[in-house]
Amino acid sequence: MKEFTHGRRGNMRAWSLFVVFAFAIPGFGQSPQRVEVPLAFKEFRTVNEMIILSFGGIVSLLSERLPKGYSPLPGTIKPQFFELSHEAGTIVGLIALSSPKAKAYDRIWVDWNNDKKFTGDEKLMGTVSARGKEKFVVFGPFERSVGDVKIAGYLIVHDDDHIHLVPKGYYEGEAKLNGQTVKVGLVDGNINGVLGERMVAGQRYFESESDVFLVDLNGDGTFLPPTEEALEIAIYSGEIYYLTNLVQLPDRNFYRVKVAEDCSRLWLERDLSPKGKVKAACKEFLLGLTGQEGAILAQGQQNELLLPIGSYQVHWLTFVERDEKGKPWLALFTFAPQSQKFRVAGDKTTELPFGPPFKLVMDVEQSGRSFEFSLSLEDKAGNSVDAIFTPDLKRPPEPVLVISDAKGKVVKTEKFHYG
Ligand SMILES: [Ca+2]
Ligand SMILES: [Ca+2]
Ligand SMILES: [Ca+2]
Repeated sequence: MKEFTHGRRGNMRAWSLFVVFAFAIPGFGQSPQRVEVPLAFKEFRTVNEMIILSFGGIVSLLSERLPKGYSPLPGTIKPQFFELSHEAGTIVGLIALSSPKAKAYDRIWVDWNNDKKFTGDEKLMGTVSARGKEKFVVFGPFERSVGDVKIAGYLIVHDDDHIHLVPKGYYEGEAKLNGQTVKVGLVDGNINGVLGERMVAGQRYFESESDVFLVDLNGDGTFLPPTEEALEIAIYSGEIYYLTNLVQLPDRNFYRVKVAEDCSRLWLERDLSPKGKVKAACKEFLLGLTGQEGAILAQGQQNELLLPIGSYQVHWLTFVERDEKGKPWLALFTFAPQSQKFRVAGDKTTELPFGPPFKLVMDVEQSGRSFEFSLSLEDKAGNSVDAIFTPDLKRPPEPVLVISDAKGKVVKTEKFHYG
């Protein structure tokens, strides 16, 4: 970066600038308003890291239908095709079984040179890896070019259903915020060699062409959730999300992220726009919002949160209640496609219209001699709670329905099932 390669003369100028600034801002370049974070590249070590930290990367469904302009590749067993939309062009490929007895799609051909033919030098062999009932076949790491863009990464077939293109690793660094060290990271999620691309306003909420921002909000030293179950709901930890215009760090402040062209460092610039107070019926909560600055994730503590003034739409939120051991229980609400709205003003506190107390609502439907019982959980405003997770991020035990007669004798016990 030009601004950091001053010559002798430049240094003199910078020094005189420092003297002037020293009265206004403590430190130089490293003020509370602007924090510099050196970055180091780390290669992904596990399939979980590859898929979760890159937020899926670029994804294509698999299809038996031959892409336009291509002819079948003789000798391939049960071929399926994919078309990954990369900004340098569509990446077309085919997967197949290595033998009729193979348990997974373990061969891949990618038409890297875009000549509408699959050739021997475009073939890769995969390694099968399982996570519970899920199956992943990992191809790579490879280094190839798409147009002018160099791609170093992996292709991962998931459950014979879809394929991910993910980069080879991610960038990580430590931000010093008022004496607190916070681990942050970035992933070139759209795999175009440019780091720090933000989610553009107007993009669909759960679909983005941007890069991924990582922040260790809970300070446990990792961005990944602690259990396999939790991987499913990784987004609700707030630690892995597309890079938005404003990101919130554990000091509760919002920052803009700028990244050096050579990916050697990033800068966090504190957002100083006026804020207003939001109050919730729950001590800890996380909101997935869109506001004037586009998508934003915001975490509240001690029942409150300071947000830039303006109007917001809520797409999802989680409430956290701690049990007597201090372990967090999670309640998840999603408001799709109909999002909820609220306004944040500078002069008054906004009360969020969600949250505890929760109540169980049971519906009974009778048809002939049979009854159907259904149970749902609603919050104080009648919003339905989508899911509750235990501190291990598992579902709580299924509730039991006990039917007793007038004398109190149990006639029947039946478990409710999720779904
Ligand atoms: Ca080719
Ligand atoms: Ca990028
Ligand atoms: Ca963490």
